Amino acid sequence: MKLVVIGFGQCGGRVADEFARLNRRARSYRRIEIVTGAFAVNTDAADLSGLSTIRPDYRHRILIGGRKTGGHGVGKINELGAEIAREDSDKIIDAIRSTRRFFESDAFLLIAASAGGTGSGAIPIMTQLIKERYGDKPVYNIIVLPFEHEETTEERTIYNSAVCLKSVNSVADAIILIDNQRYIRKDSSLRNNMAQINALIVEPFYNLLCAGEEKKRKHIGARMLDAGDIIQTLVGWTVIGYGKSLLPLIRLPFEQRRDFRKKSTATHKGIQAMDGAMSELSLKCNPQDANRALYLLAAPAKEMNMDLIKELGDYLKDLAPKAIIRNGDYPREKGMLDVTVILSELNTVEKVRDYYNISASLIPTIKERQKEIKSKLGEIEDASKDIPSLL
Ligand SMILES: Nc1nc2c(ncn2[C@@H]2O[C@H](COP(=O)(O)OP(=O)(O)OP(=O)(O)O)[C@@H](O)[C@H]2O)c(=O)[nH]1
Ligand SMILES: [Mg+2]
Repeated sequence: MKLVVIGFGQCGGRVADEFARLNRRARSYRRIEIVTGAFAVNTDAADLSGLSTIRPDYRHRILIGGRKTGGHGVGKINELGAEIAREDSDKIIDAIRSTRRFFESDAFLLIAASAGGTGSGAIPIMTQLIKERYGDKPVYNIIVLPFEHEETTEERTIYNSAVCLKSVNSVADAIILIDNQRYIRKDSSLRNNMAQINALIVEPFYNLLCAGEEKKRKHIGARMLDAGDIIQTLVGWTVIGYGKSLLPLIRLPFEQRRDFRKKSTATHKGIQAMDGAMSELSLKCNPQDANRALYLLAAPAKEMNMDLIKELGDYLKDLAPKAIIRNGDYPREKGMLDVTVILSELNTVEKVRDYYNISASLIPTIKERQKEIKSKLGEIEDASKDIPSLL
């Protein structure tokens, strides 16, 4: 599957940059293209310069709202982010049109954090505009949710998230939710290492996007997972997970592969990888709420067989009994067996519901505060009315 990837704000831009790196990896190790164009859009010039793989020209790193913000961001005011995106949308659309192999792209992927100003404000507006203009291609969103400590220290974090999520939900074909907090659970040193978190966020997409683009027979599975399967799966609220288990690299000649014990080891490894994927989902959710699901098994060709694939399918069916499940196998990896899982069309997501509930109670406070700021500004102006001005 080939994507046009556009990141908004600091977080969105960096994750899009990571997708550009993923494409570079696919190109050099697999001779495959999975990203036809990667763009970063921001009100903050410094953030744009900090990227490394997205091409550095102004058509790929797009500064918006320069006049309004002086290139310094919108300071978490997502209404302003939305307004600026709307005003400068032509700039963004023009850039997308210049994508070299635009017509080969299967879908758009727009990325932003929900808690900031620029990204969370711009992503619903641009999703809507791109959908209107390119009705034949699905538009997907990745929305990165804030860390716990951000939620507890700043109300605006929750409010912005609720507003962003509600808005994208009415325009995007699917919204892949990524909870930042999930990535520091195991390794708290990651808190300070966004680059590592971003690499973990995009990793599950590598095999998923590559599998359908393979041209060589030896890398095409018995059941190839292509763009069509992914498009059929992605609807509404979505989470993604990835798990792996290592295989012995060398087999001794007297080891019999057809030995039933070996076979049960392979199954065991497969289940272990799927367990990993399910426990590392990008956001905690209940798999029973999923109406669609997909899994992709990647392993050395010799390690894969229909039994293993079926076993994994049965296992996922138990976990997500309501879901229509699609699957594929991808004979690629060496010394490793990995499973990518998508749960989609989730009926309900607790975290999103919580954001909505908490924000509803915050709205009066936030409105009050905005009024206060306005009246304070008014007071200062009033106080200065008798002072002469040099202008
Ligand atoms: N995973 C990840 N999260 C990030 C990254 N940078 C920022 N965040 C998160 O994104 C949220 C803040 O959004 P930003 O993207 O910084 O905000 P912005 O869209 O640039 O908006 P303004 O700076 O307010 O104009 C917070 O929850 C951060 O924890 C990143 O590189 N990776
Ligand atoms: Mg910013």
